[in-house]
Amino acid sequence: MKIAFISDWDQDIGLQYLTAVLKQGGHEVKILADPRLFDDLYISIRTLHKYFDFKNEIINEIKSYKPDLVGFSATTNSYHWACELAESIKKNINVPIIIGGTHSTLVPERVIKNACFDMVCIGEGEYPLLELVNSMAEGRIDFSIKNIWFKNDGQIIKNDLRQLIENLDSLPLPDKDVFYQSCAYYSGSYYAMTTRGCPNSCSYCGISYLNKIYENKYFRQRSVDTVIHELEEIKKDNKKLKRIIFMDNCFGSNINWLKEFSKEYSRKIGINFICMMYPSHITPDSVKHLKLAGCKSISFGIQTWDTTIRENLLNRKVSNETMIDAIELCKKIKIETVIDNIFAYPGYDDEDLIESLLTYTRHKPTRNNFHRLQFYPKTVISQKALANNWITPEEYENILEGKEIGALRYEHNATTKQKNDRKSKKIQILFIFMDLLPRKLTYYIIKNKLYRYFPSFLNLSVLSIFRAFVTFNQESLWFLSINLMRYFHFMKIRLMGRKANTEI
Ligand code: B12
Ligand code: SF4
Repeated sequence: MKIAFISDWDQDIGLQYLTAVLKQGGHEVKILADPRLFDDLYISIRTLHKYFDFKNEIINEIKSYKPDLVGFSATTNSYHWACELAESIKKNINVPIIIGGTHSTLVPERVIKNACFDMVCIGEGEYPLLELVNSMAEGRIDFSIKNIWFKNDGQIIKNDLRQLIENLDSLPLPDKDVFYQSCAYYSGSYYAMTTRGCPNSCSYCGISYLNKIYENKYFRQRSVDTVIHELEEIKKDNKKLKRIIFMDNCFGSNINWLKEFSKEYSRKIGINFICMMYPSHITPDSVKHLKLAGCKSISFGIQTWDTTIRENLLNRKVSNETMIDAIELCKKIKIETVIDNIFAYPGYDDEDLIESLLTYTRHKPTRNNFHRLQFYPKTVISQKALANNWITPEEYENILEGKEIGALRYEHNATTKQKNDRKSKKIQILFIFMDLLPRKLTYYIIKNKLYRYFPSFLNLSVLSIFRAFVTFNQESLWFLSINLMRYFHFMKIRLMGRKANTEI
């Protein structure tokens, strides 16, 4: 059977596992990655996107590949994109379409109602998909496959959730061949995951819902041996490899695992790496082993310095002292720190943001990221937001449909909102640049509210990109390499044709 997968992320690890299992089962696969130029997380310019849109190209590729099944992978943020593209495919080609990924797992009852999807995969997709494709190869569709919901003769068939894959080592290694075929430009950075899920349950996070439906068994860890084996294979095949990015939600949460990993990694791999951690796992012991292994940068969430909001609203049980220690420990051992912050909580104002800035003048990370609080489907915080009228039922309805990811409004009054937004934006500009400025200067700007004179028309994404250009740290090099190479590669294809890029 021939299966074509479509994703808006070129190194989609979930799809790499699916294609590995399908190939093992004797099937043929193809990945079509939509680069979404000028329509991504950082840059959204509609007119340019129209010119650099690759959707027609994807449809043509599907027409010539003639797959037996098309698979989409989507988060809530990319669900709308998936629907648009799936609709166009349905108009042009008679092929069944299945969708999986976070959004389908969270709200399958909505996704299955969408006319462009024939099947929806909930949770892990490896073996359900293999069973589906095997049954299709036999000339019938098995409508009883656990984890897959079907449409048949106007009826919706909702099958149960199956057991999780307990031993992640039993899976084949993620399939990199298909990705290197479709995104050779990307080979300097390799993405890997040593775990699935997360041991924590923050109230705003989709993973918490998975922890709930899987009764806290969703978090699983691969053995050091299989992770090292995967990386040895990739190191052997990929001479351009410069860095490894561990996409685990909470890398190294098990200190014994980390110790063993560190020993093996430094001996057999020795390539710089970046990872994401939870602040309370950043301890003198863990940073020592991370450093030894070659860790150059750790991203972690502080989200807010307000203890009440953090503990009660966000369900993050970690103290300010622990978070400060985490920054200082990394600094001492020369590992970069990239901090995630969330703002726009109910009852939270710009003064709180200023307080955060002041804390960062004392404990300066390498880089600060900030996001508005977002209400994802089925999270605890979304239920609270609905109950407290922080979002309206209509807004939540849009979120469930992936149409609008609800950010909390500052005020209901639009004028006040605009005024507040302008002020916050100026503070955010300072957030972007403050770690480049001397500590005393930042302190002076904050104390004298000089940020009021910053131009609010500046685009924050463009500023972040500019910032990455002027700071040559591990994180900015990664950010630039993935984004610039993607733009360069696909713009060249659009302007000069596919042949121009075959050698990259
Ligand atoms: C790597 C990652 C990214 C990468 C790649 C995203 C991707 N598409 O893979 C990048 C950096 C691009 C990214 C960006 C974002 N991400 Co992200 N990301 C992750 C992370 C950490 C790991 C994903 C992963 O590879 N998991 C491992 C694989 C094995 O699991 P999987 O992807 O779920 O795939 C399995 C099943 O879902 C299923 N499946 C998946 N696709 C398909 C398709 C078919 C056809 C079938 C049958 C089955 C199937 O089978 C797979 C194998 O079992 C997850 C957290 C997590 N899941 O642990 C967050 C997560 C997916 N991201 C999230 C968010 C919010 C974002 C951003 C909005 C962040 C931001 N503000 O910038 C953006 C949105 C990007 C977009 N356009 O949608 C949320 C999504 C919440 C939601 N409701 O959708 C998650 C769950 C994290 C969280 N804390 O809540 N992310
Ligand atoms: S630590 Fe990160 S991945 Fe884990 S529950 Fe919290 S936000 Fe989600």
